[in-house]
Amino acid sequence: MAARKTSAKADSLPNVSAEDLTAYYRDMLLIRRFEEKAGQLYGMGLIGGFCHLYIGQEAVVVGLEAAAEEGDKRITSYRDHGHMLACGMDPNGVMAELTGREGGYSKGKGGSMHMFSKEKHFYGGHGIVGAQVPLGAGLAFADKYKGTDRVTFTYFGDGAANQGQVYETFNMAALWQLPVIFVIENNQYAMGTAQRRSTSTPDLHTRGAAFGIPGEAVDGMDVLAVKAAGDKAVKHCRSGKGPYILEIKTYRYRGHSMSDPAKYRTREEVQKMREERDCIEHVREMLLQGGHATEEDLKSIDKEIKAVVNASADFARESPEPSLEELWTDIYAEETV
Ligand SMILES: Cc1ncc(C[n+]2csc(CCOP(=O)(O)OP(=O)(O)O)c2C)c(N)n1
Ligand SMILES: [Mg+2]
Repeated sequence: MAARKTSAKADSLPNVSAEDLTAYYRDMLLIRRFEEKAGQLYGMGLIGGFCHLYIGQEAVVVGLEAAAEEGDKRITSYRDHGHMLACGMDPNGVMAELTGREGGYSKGKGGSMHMFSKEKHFYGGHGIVGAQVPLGAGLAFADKYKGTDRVTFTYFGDGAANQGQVYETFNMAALWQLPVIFVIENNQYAMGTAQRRSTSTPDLHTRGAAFGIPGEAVDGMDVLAVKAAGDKAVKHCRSGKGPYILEIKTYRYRGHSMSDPAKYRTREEVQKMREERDCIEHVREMLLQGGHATEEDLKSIDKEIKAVVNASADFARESPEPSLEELWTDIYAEETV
């Protein structure tokens, strides 16, 4: 970045420094470019099986990671690459896992939906809709039991929000005052089903009312709004007041997965969101209009990000497939004393 980033206009930004805003821009762009590359590798047959891209939703995870502290935990569904990158997992390891290679986070045996990092407190990657919700409460229970002040971000979709296990979890989380933030990423669709076709009331953030869990709706295309809501939720949970619900209204630009005929919405609807509400473009404009970055600065960030993403694709291609012996490892958990 040029020296202009701390210019006199810096106070024109709402509650954020130019440095932080630039960091959010960079983090969102990394996810977008990484996902575009994953889409390309999928098209080339280098990634097999399921692959659910996060393009469009980047502000959700970047805003919430900005509200998290070291040791906080996160768990999510199958639409998980963005969450991994945002919490600092290595793009090389993620891309190698997508391509089923030895250098991947699960040694190439898990694929897109099954990656974990104990170091970064990332607990998956879950293919069964809603299954991560009780697991997230369990992670929060462990922290409460051990007396730490860590919180767990438990992400799930608008479709998953209609599942029974979510409400059993809400009950337990409220009863035991667990430090868990339930993040509903409302991208308006569950596979090909629009929310209005599946959901009796549109306000998912009120779904905790019967259990006494506070909740709020957040504009998920605005990373600063997400960060502010995240700060509030984290403060609530960390101070021992129990769970909190954030319904973050977002949008996915690509299909549900790579094999989605996309007949349930119009091209115009997607195009309109891209043109009018894009989360990266929004930050880009704030940086440029406030004089916190030049076109050149942003171009050089884009170049850096592309280099990181290309390097991850090279790493993935060069990494060998797992050996046959790996078929017999990581099946049972090691006994712990
Ligand atoms: C228990 C279960 N039922 C059905 C499926 C098939 N399925 C996969 S994703 C999905 C839609 C979930 O939508 P949502 O929770 O809104 O998340 P999004 O894909 O939009 O991120 C369904 C029905 C599944 N994986 N698990
Ligand atoms: Mg959805």
